[in-house]
Amino acid sequence: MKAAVLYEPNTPLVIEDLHIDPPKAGEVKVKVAANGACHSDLHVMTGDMRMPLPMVLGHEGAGVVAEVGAGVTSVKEGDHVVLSFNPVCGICHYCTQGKPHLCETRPKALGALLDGTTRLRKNNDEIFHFAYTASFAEEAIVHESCAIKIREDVPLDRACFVGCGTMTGVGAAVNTANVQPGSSTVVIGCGGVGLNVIQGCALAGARQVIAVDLLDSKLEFAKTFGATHTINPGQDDAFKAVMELTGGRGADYAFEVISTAKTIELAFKMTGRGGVCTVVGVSPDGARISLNPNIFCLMEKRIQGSYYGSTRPRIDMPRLLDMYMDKKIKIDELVSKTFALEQVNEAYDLLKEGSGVARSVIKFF
Ligand code: COD
Ligand code: ZN
Ligand code: ZN
Repeated sequence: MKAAVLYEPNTPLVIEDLHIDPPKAGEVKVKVAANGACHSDLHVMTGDMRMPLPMVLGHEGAGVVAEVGAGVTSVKEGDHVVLSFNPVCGICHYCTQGKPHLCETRPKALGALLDGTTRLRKNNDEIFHFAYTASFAEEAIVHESCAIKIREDVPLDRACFVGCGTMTGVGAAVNTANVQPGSSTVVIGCGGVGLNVIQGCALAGARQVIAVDLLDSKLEFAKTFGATHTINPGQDDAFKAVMELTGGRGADYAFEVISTAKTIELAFKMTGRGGVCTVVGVSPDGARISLNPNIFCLMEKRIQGSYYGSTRPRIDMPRLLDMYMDKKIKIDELVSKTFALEQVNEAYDLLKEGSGVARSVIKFF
């Protein structure tokens, strides 16, 4: 089957035929229908996020179950699934607490599936799986907990976004930060994930949703997703503008959706008394932030992370797709362009230029 492989950071992905093993016990083989081009794959391509190579990238996928391994009960051949990049064991400390996105099985298997081995080979050489999904490929083997059964009337080239951008963004606002109706919010970074944080804030009933991005084109899209105000920090002092818009208080909820130390510090500065700053991005290795520690006590401000929108995949993903079908959340509006697998590098050129809306989709069938 054909897949997009990264051999070295800062080189194009290579489209080539790979051998894929059958699913082992507890695993599912998925015929990938579509996969979004998310910025996290780009972090691996540039070397900002270090991964074992060669690796098949892609982690925002949806498709149809082609084969199930022994013991799989939650899906069967022919089922439509969204791929979750977060395997869940169901019995660890965090799964038991209802926080499966923090499941302890995850860190043991970087670049491999849960048993520590891979299912992908070129000749006899091992190829690693990005994010337990490796879905820039015609077929993917995933752990059963990563194959989330969905309704069949959702187009798979839209459902795929729930596998990352929509879940990560809407979940950061609704699950992690638990934005309250009537509150003020600011979102720094209006890309594929940031626009979804914006629509999550709007959905939660925030009175103000202030979008911050260096590109005016992104700020225009932000309005479509529910931003009430926009600020371009290339033209205006973003901190001053947020303070003015919030009556000198700062925002009740601030979100950083870019992943640089400077924008995390800015998001915390924009957070008001008693407010909470949520960091959605993963910064390059070695990055450090500098904060005034007295602010924690004196202003009772908080800073927290959000991983995968604190998702409980089997609850949240089908629900987001119900909301999409009921026109309560936007997915179509995220998509700039559709590419074939052979054009995956073009999709990433578009993301780097920032000239698209937010996401391109790679369509397999
Ligand atoms: N000030 C304001 N806006 C800026 C600045 C700046 N200094 N720098 C860049 N921007 C804007 C860009 O114009 C762009 O609109 C936006 O920031 C970034 O958007 P995208 O589309 O390039 O990136 P996303 O939305 O696909 O991804 C953002 C993440 C923060 C999620 C990503 O970079 C990341 O850190 N991923 C790892 C975190 C993770 O694991 N997430 C779950 C899987 S993705
Ligand atoms: Zn992603
Ligand atoms: Zn677990």
